[in-house]
Amino acid sequence: VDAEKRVAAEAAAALVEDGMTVGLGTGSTVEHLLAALSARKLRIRCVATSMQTERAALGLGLRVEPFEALERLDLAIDGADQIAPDRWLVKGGGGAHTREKIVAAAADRFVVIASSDKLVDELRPPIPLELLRFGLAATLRALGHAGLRDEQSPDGNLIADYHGAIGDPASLAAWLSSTPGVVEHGLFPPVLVDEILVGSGPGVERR
Ligand code: A5P
Repeated sequence: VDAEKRVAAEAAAALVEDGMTVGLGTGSTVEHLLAALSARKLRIRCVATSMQTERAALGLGLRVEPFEALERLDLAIDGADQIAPDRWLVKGGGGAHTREKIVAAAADRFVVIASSDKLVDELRPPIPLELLRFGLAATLRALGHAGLRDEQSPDGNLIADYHGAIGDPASLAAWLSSTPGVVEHGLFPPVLVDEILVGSGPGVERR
């Protein structure tokens, strides 16, 4: 699995060009990406979706900037927890899905990198959630099937998992988005996803 993550990450690093602004995701697959990007010694400006990524990127000599002044990114690269055949994704295993979605949406091109075990026939629970602390008990009651993790988001909010049925991902995504107190959920729609690079044995499958 780790070798598949590495080859997918290296294929994504090869898409990065000198002068680009690049969004860096979060997770063990992205750690391989950071190493591959650092080795290429490009002049790029990066934004990080978590402290973990920011620390690792800075440690490898990559230039990381706050994501407050940049209006758009050339490219964003990130892992995923589940990848469905219709390109719906579940993300947020690392609790960073709100930042990850903002970064993916701001990028001209969003590339997903994963090992082949992330491919699923259909999405299954849990769906990660970022929740505001204010009104937490009421938000959890409205959600019905959600459990808190002992984990905070990079922006200090709470991370929970929705364990109810998924059914149609678009309908569930719309309902979660419309629930007050839910900052963001980990369902990423196909419209966000430009390319999926999946490690497959020693090679990479491009979708
Ligand atoms: C982080 O919040 C997640 O969205 C990750 O992208 C996801 O959990 C993939 O992680 P790995 O690369 O460690 O499998």
